Amino acid sequence: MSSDTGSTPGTSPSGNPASRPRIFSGIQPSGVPTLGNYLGALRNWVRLQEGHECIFSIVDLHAITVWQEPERLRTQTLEMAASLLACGIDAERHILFHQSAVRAHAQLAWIFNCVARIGWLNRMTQFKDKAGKDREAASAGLYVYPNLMAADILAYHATRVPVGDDQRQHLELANDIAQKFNHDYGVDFFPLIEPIIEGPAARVMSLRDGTKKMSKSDPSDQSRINLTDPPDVIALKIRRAKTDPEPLPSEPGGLEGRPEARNLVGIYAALAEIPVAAVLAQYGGQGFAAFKEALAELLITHLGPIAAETRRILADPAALIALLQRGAERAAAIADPIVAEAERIVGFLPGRAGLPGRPG
Ligand code: AQP
Repeated sequence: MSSDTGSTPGTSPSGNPASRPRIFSGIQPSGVPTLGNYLGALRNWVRLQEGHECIFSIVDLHAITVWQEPERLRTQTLEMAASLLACGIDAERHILFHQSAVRAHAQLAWIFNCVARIGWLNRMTQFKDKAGKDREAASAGLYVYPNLMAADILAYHATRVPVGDDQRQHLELANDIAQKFNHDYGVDFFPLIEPIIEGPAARVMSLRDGTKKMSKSDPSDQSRINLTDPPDVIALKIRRAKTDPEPLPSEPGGLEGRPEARNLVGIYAALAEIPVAAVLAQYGGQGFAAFKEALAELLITHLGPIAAETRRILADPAALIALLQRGAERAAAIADPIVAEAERIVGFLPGRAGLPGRPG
């Protein structure tokens, strides 16, 4: 396949050598980022900034696939941007922007709506989870969400996508779309995407139900740790986190069939950056009380500085908006020519003169 490097000539966003693999990843401004977002995605994003050319997007087009109150959406977009910067995203060396500001995403998504097959979308488990029992009432946007996600990535010819385990299926679908596009039009235009899914906390589960993933939009705030939670709230949520009556096992195999215990131990291991076995070597055979106290301490130490930095950044919303707009200009400079070429391949006539459009 053509590129592992985002090889479109002259489109390196930040002077990064074009030999660095290009990464795209997005997060919805559907609430304050959770510990699940942090361990499943954001912490990896920060690390991947070394050695990659990174494009990070706050995906507001995805967010409106379920109802968002408009004023709240604007606030949450800024809060998300501040959180990302506070976690260590470098918006100068890399690109950070809000998705709706780069039209190429929606343009390519429409083409992909026409490439993807209904049968493929019918298999997507996230749609089933999010639509719930009343599927007929779900938005059409929620159904075609994976096509927009494919467009997000492929509009940049990005080849590496760091995500939590829950997004694996969507990335497989993105590859199916890229291959079908290339096949149908007889081109070698869209590259294959490689997911980057790492660590013992690739899927962090709800604190109230160890079989459900931790989500920013879960109606129960007790189900999640928000990156902006103050220390006393974190301590209380962990103390109240659902567990079972058995003591912690001494070996990882003993977590089998104990989703809540597995989740809390996994969170501890991910934060402390030690294997699950090492956590159990220390706490195995004991009840949850001492372990929960240590876990709360670990969380507070990790998340406290992020929350403080988020508040500091949010104090200047105008500067934050300007930063996102600059990011959007740089993102569009990469995506527009790629999407224009995709439109030409499909058979559209050139766009209006004077606008970044399709090559003639
Ligand atoms: N619980 C999780 N464990 C590990 N990774 C997770 N991610 C989300 N939840 C977990 C990862 O975070 C990135 C951004 O996710 P998103 O905002 O695009 O949407 P999502 O996956 O639907 O996340 P939420 O928090 O559950 O949002 P809502 O509540 O709006 O649906 C992704 O890489 C995802 O894998």
